[in-house]
Amino acid sequence: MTGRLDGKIAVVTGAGSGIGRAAATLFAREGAAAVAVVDLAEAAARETAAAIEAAGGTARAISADISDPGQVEAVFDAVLRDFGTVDVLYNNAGVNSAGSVTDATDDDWERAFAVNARGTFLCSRAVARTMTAAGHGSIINQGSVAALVGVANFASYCASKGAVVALTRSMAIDLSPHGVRVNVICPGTVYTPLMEPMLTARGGGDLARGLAMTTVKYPIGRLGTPEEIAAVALFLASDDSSFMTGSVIAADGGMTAG
Ligand code: 1HS
Repeated sequence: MTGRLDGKIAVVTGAGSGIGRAAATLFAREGAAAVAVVDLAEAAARETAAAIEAAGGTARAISADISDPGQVEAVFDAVLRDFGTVDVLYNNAGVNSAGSVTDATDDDWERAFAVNARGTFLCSRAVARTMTAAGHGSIINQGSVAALVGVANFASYCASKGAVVALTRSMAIDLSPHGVRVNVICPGTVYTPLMEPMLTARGGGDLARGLAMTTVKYPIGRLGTPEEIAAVALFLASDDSSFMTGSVIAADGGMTAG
């Protein structure tokens, strides 16, 4: 079988659930030689890795907090020791952070920036030298529609994802001359475990109501699925997107079209 990632070594953060799990398993199905499944939740990372191995792929589960520089260093030391290189990095891990500018706390702001912005920076920095030395690589960042339009009661999150988009463009300029492409996906809301508290809060404690209030913002008439975002990540990871770097790709059912 020929796959679009044949022989590649991929690292996916936040790969214990949702979009990250869908991407890690898709990358393996598309021929990745190994997928490092990184997640704060060790059991979840192990589940994703086990699913990949059960399907005949090679995976390594690594538990780490990507906002912590020491832990990020340990992750990539382990990946390089075990697999020798990194060809694809999907900076998928992220946290939600509710609250408007008037009620978000210092902690809300710090957490959003620690994971979404600093985590993306730390993981990218950790692979940049390996990728530039190899002369190739693809870094895919997880942005959000919240980086493209304002979202009510989501101030810290919007700002942190705006930072991810700006970081993507900056890294693309620095790394593309060395063969490393950097792009960012801006998904609309995807129904994952990460989203349930936010949807429930929006619905005044009623998840179904919050879901309906959110779905109405999407011209396509529904929220996204993890697999639909993983498919975009695969495209950006593969040579199919060989002329794309610094691109900001909305995958949002038309949410930002209007
Ligand atoms: C959390 C994810 O990045 C989406 S931000 C919320 C956008 S919306 O669906 O509430 O309009």
